[in-house]
This record gives sequence, C-alpha cells and structure tokens, in this order.
Amino acid sequence: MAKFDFSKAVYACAAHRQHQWPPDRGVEVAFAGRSNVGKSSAINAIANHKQLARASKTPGRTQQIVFFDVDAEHRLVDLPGYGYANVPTQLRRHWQRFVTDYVTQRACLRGMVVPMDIRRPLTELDQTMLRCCWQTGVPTHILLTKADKLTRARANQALAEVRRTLTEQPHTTVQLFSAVKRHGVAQAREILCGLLSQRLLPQQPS
Ligand SMILES: Nc1nc2c(ncn2[C@@H]2O[C@H](COP(=O)(O)OP(=O)(O)OP(=O)(O)O)[C@@H](O)[C@H]2O)c(=O)[nH]1
Ligand SMILES: [Mg+2]
Repeated sequence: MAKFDFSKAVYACAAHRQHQWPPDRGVEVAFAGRSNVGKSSAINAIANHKQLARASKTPGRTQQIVFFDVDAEHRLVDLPGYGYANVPTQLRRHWQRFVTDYVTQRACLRGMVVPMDIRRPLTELDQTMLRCCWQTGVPTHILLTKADKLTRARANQALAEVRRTLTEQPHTTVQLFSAVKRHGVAQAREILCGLLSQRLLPQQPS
C-alpha cells in the first residue's frame, strides 16, 4: 500500500457544474455526508491544515464540489452536504442530484468517506447515500464525527450499534472520529492510503 502525505494536499478547483470537474483520470476518494456533520473539518484534520477545506458554523456552506490534489494523480473531494433544510427545495434537489451524479459517474472514484454525526448516525438520507455507494460498488468508510460530544463509553456503544447494522454490507467500514480532539485521524489516514492505492484492473485483451 502506498503512503500519502496528506499535509501536502492543496486546493485544486471547485465545480458548480459537471463540465468543471477535473479530467476523470487518476484516483479520487470523496467525502459525502449530511450538511454540518464535519466533512470539511475532517479533511482539514486529515491534511493537518486549519483552512484547506472551509469549515463553517453555517450549515450548507460547501455548495460546490471541491477537489484537493494530494499529488499529481491522487485527489480528495469535498462534496456538498445533503439534507440542509434551509434552502429552497429546487436548489436542494439540484445539489442532491449533483452528488449522486458524481458518485455514479466518476470513473476515477475509488472510495467514499461518509461522515455522520455520532449522535445521529444512519439517518434516512445517510442510508440513501450508502445505498448509492453500494450500488456503484465503491468501498465506503464511515466516520462517526464529533465523537468528543459523547463520553468514551457512549461513543463506543454508538460505534458497536452502527457496526451491527452494517454487518451484511461488504466493503463498508466504520470508525470514531473527532476533528476537535484529533481522535481517529491516524486511522482515517491509513484507510485513505488504502483506498487511494487501489488500481483499476488492467483491461482484458479482447
Ligand atoms: N465538537 C466538534 N465539532 C465539530 C467537529 N467537526 C466539526 N465540528 C463543527 O461542526 C460544524 C460544521 O463543520 P464543517 O466541517 O463545516 O461541516 P461540513 O459537513 O463540511 O458542513 P457543510 O459543508 O456546510 O455541509 C463547525 O462548527 C465545526 O466546528 C468535531 O469533531 N467535534
Ligand atoms: Mg463543508
């Protein structure tokens, strides 16, 4: 498995529309989760950077797909948060569609990271997102974020419950995470290295 230095990650571009995505080459791992669960904060903690991805107290802040280069061939991607109630329905649908289009159409996508607030994991929208990942067959890693909001015992209990719910699902892993306490950062980096190291199977000669 290759090692990646996430502290070298740099902002590459932000896309409101599909034609603005970088060319579909190399390897990407994308973060998708409910609005305000801590996607951008998780990327910042993993990259050991305060402001690489913009984190904010205002939910719905990340409203475009943001691409970060880890190196010339490997990218991390911050997808717009889903489920933010305070935007017009039409705009919300547009962003949800935008996220599903990315997950289902992006050939270089090798892994999904789905952060969920540990106090409210596996909401209906999270389950829709997970089904979308499972249908496309990309390995999926769940971060139970804001673990610092619970006692260690309650956090471990939540982790066990989510694991129990997902026992049937192949290629799905889950861990505790806190961007504030930097808990689980090393484990998340390790998982990301594994996902980014995956190669496409060589094409069979026809
Ligand atoms: N206590 C605690 N707060 C956190 C943690 N991670 C993020 N937050 C807070 O949660 C809020 C949202 O964090 P973001 O990282 O902006 O969340 P996001 O999922 O990127 O949000 P959108 O892009 O708006 O969908 C901010 O106020 C963060 O400071 C954490 O591990 N612990
Ligand atoms: Mg964000």
